[in-house]
Amino acid sequence: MRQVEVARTNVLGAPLSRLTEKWRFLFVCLETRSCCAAQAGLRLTTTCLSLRGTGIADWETEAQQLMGAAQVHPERQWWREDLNLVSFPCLEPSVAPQCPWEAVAMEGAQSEPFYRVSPLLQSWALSQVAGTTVFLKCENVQPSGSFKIRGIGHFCQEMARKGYRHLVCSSGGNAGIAAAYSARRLGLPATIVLPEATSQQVVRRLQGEGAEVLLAGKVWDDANLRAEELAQRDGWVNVPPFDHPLIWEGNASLVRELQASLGAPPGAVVLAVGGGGLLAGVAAGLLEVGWQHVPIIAMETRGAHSFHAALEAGRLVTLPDITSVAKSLGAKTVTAQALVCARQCHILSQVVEDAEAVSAVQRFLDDERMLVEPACGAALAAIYSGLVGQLQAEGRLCPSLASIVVIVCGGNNINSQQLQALQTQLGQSGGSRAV
Ligand code: PLV
Repeated sequence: MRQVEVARTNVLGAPLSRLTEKWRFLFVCLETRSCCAAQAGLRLTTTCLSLRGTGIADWETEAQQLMGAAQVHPERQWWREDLNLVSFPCLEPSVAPQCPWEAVAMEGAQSEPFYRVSPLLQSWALSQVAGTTVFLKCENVQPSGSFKIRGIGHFCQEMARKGYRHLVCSSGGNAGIAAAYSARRLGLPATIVLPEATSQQVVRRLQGEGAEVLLAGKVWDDANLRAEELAQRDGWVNVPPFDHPLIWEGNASLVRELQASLGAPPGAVVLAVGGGGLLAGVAAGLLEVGWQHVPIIAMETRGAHSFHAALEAGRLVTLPDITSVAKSLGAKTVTAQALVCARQCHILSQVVEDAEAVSAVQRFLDDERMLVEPACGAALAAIYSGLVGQLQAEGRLCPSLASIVVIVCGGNNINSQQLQALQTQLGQSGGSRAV
């Protein structure tokens, strides 16, 4: 066997990019069809085998010798779990996803959750504003940049176990990134459907995860129709961003972490509501740990206030359009489960203006040096706009709260330029706030 330089072609790039980092690969580089992992951006140890001018039969013999007691699959792939070594001949990407080593990699990927236990940080600045201790549950540091990986990761793992072979997810951005990340970890292909105005930054991130990106319609509801159509295909499954019990079950993990860190229940939990998956998960978690008496302050922006409208009407309401800049909160109709939660838990639904959400984003950046998107700004505005104090003054919230937990849901739909553009659009002066 000769070691050869990894070639700069990408014959196997697509399927490889979806493998876990556990595996080392043994490659065969045939004269005309060399292959590599480097281009797929993988941090993998690769062993290359050059068989210039020889046929597949020779390769098989040589690889077999090297692999020794490997498990062999009839389609000529070998793997040795003890060495974390997988070998295969050159295959076209269309053939590769059915390789047995993906099944092996998937096994490992399926057993552990994809989310991280996120930090719970006490915020001096927000505590000053609120007049009580404010804890930040920092979901912005999740591997997908938002809390979405909790529910979506759980859902995707379950679907992979059930044998689905392709994930499709409609999203305002963050659910899609969570689904694409999960797909990569599971060794499955993913198609993410987003509204047409989605930023290039999000599209690039999704492509970087190896997902196919489709743009459809003006708002998430339009993209969702397209995703539901695609999910009819054989072996495909729709990953709902917020409306499924598995999503709520995954999101509930957040409350178990709060219980482990805080011990005693907080005085209130503040969160943002889009389609209501985070709300449903937190409500389920509170019930699970016996904290259902803890008030949930459910924040929305005007123009994406489908939960508030539903509570007022006493039934689900479909908003005519999403006019808020917080596009990640932009589901025209909230999940029916949100109304169930409103009966099970103590929920205070509040609506802020876009300007308040965006100014909360800027203040949070200045105070905590973390940049989050307006969807998360809606939650932070509960503190910065003095809503908590107002609810206390109105007697709707206890005047002496033990602490407040703000779920910093995060989000990828933001960068410094986008923040400036939002501020200009809303007539704000940008980062020029007096210090
Ligand atoms: N965003 C979904 C739905 O968009 C998505 O596709 O990404 N905070 C952030 C940063 C979010 O991305 C979302 C949802 C929420 C809050 C609200 O969560 P939900 O939908 O579970 O209430 C249309």
